[in-house]
Amino acid sequence: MAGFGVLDEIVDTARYPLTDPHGSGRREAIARARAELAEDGCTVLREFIRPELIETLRAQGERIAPQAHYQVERVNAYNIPLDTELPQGHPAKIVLERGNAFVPRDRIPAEALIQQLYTEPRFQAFVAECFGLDALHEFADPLAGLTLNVVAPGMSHPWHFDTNEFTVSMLTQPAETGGGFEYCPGIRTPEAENLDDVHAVLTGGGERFIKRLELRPGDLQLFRGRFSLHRVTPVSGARQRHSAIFAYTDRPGIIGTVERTRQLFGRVLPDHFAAAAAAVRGDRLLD
Ligand SMILES: O=C(O)CCC(=O)C(=O)O
Ligand SMILES: [Fe+2]
Repeated sequence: MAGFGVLDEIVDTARYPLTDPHGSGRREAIARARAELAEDGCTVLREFIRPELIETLRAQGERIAPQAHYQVERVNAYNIPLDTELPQGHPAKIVLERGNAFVPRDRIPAEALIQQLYTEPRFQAFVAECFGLDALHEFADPLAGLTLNVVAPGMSHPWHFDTNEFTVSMLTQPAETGGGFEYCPGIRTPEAENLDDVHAVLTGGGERFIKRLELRPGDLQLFRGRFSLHRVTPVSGARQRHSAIFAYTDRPGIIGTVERTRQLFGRVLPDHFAAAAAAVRGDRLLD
């Protein structure tokens, strides 16, 4: 499935004519996504993947899921250290258990639908336009650029804000029960943390802020997770919940820190050490 036709073969181009750069269908899809992102911080492009590939999408995820790094971690919604000095009652003092696990990019085969889509230039350009950006770049991180998020029965992905301003994801396998996506649109802004509202959600009294999304395999979700507190509710039943997370950045060459990489994936690659050393030296020249 390599080569020119990838996009046509994977994406339901009858609904989303991405291969026609100046067509009205593409323009309308972008306008709709932009309007919903502006309104709600979130948009779902339903049935983005061709229906006949939904089972392949699911099965490919299931095959790699055992390669996820499992490590239940004690975190807070801001992903800042738990011993950070903070005033009493600050929502970052509320400790949550992060029970999801990630399959890293280097364990996702090149032929997997999610890997093909993630790297497809016209897909990237389309997503960038939906977010109102000139361009998006693959996160240069060899592990975190593309991941499969695995939430096993009994686990959840608790309330958090993303570090990234734009998040692109796709459910590949739903849970049998639970595993719902909940979010609080724009509960914080670049100007205001709104700590009381966040605190209310984290302690169960924030129903008025919460929206729920019914996601189906093959739907493409675009989301501003940096401003909208969100979670995946506890999964139960026999099946794991799987979702692909496509990480893009607005500048090229960005890579995760050594510490965070070890936490998320249980290992660190030479690229992470090289980037950390280059940041200290201020250049990328050899010693
Ligand atoms: O798996 C999902 O649907 C959400 C994942 C998420 O919020 C994240 O990876 O930051
Ligand atoms: Fe997130």
